[in-house]
Amino acid sequence: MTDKTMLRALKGEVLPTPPVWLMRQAGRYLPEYRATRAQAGDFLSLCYTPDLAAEVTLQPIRRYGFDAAILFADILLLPQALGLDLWFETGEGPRMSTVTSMEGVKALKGKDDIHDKLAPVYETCKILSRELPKETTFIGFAGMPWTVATYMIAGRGSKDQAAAHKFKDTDRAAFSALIDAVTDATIEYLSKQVEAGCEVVKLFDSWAGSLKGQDFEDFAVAPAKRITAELKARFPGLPVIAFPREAGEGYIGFAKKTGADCVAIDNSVSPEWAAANVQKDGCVQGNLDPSYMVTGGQALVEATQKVVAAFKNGPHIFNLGHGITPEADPENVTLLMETIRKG
Ligand code: 1CP
Repeated sequence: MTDKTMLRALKGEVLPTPPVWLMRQAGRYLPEYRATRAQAGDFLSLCYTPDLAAEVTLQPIRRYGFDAAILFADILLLPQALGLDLWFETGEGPRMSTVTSMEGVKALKGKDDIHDKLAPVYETCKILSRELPKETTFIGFAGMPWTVATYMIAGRGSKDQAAAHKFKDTDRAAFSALIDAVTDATIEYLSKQVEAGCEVVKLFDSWAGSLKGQDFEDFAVAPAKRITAELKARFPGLPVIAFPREAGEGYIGFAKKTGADCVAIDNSVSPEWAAANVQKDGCVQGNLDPSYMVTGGQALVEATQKVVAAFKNGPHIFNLGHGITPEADPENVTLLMETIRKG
C-alpha cells in the first residue's frame, strides 16, 4: 500500500484527515508565482519552459505541504498543438484561431503529431516526478473535449458557450468530428504525461454544465468514458478524476457511467447533497466555495469544517469547488490547511 494519502483516497480508503490540494494552487495569489511568471515573460512562455513550470508547480507544495501537485500547464496547449494559434490578451484572457467547419476539423494536425509542440510539458513532468516530495501525488491533466472545443469554436472564453452550441446544433457531423479529434489527441497527450511520471489524471470539463439531456451524455459522458477506458487499458490501475463542472444532477452516476475513480464537485451543490448522491458510489473531490479564500476568518473555518464533516464517512479529497482566484489571501490558505489537519 502506498503512503501517498491522495492515492489511498482514490482507491476508496476513508482517511481520518482528507488529503488536500487546490485547483489553481500555483497561481497569481502567490507572490512567488508572480515573480517566476515575470521571469518567464508571459504565461505561455512559463508553460513551455520546463524549469520554470516545474518551479511554479513546486511553490505551493513548499509553502503549504499540499498532498498533491498538479502539472503547471493549460488546457489550451492541446488545441495549440493541434495547429491553432493561441495567445493571451493582457487582462482579458485566452484568444485562439477558430474551427467552425468540417474543413477546419480536417485541417487539424493528427493525434500523433502533437508531441513536438508539447515536448516541454512532458519534460516538466519528468522534472517534477524527480523533485516532488515522496508523499506528494503528481496529477497530470487535460481539458475535456467539450470544454476545449468551446474555445476552439469561439476563439475565446464565453459565459454561455453560445458559439459551440450553435455549431453543435447546426452541423452535428462536423461538431462530432471535432469532439472525436480532440478526444483522440487527449488520449495521446495524457498518455505521454503518464509515461513522464504523472500518477493520476484529472479531466477538466469546466463548461459541462451547459450541456443538457442527450448532449450531456454524448459530449460530456461519452468522451470521458472513452478517454478513461483507453488510459486504463494502457496504464492499468491509473486513477482518473473527472470534473464535469456544474453538472448538477449529471454528477449522479457519473463515475459509474465513465469509469472514473473520483468525481470532482463544484460548489453549486451542497457537500451534504454530494455525499448522499455521488460519494455513495466512491471517492469525491471538493467542494469549498473559493470565495472563502478571499474573505477568510471564522466563516472560512466553519465552512471548511462543514465540508470535511459532510464527506467524512466516505473517500474524500478536499478541494475548492473551482480554482483559487488571484484575489485570494495566501494566509487564508494557511488557515484552511490548519483547519483541515487539526481535524
Ligand atoms: O496570468 C496568468 O498567470 C494566467 C492564469 C492561468 C493559470 C495560472 C491560466 C490562463 N491558466 C493557468 C494554469 C492552469 N489552467 C492549470 C494548472 C495550474 C493549477 O491548477 O495549479 C490548470 C489545471 C488550468 C486549467 C484550465 N485552463 C481550465 C480548466 C479549469 C478551470 O479553471 O475551469 C480552463 C477553463 C482554462 C482556460 C484558461 N486558462 C487561463 C485562463 C484565464 C483561462 C480561463 C478563460 C475563461 O474564463 O474562459
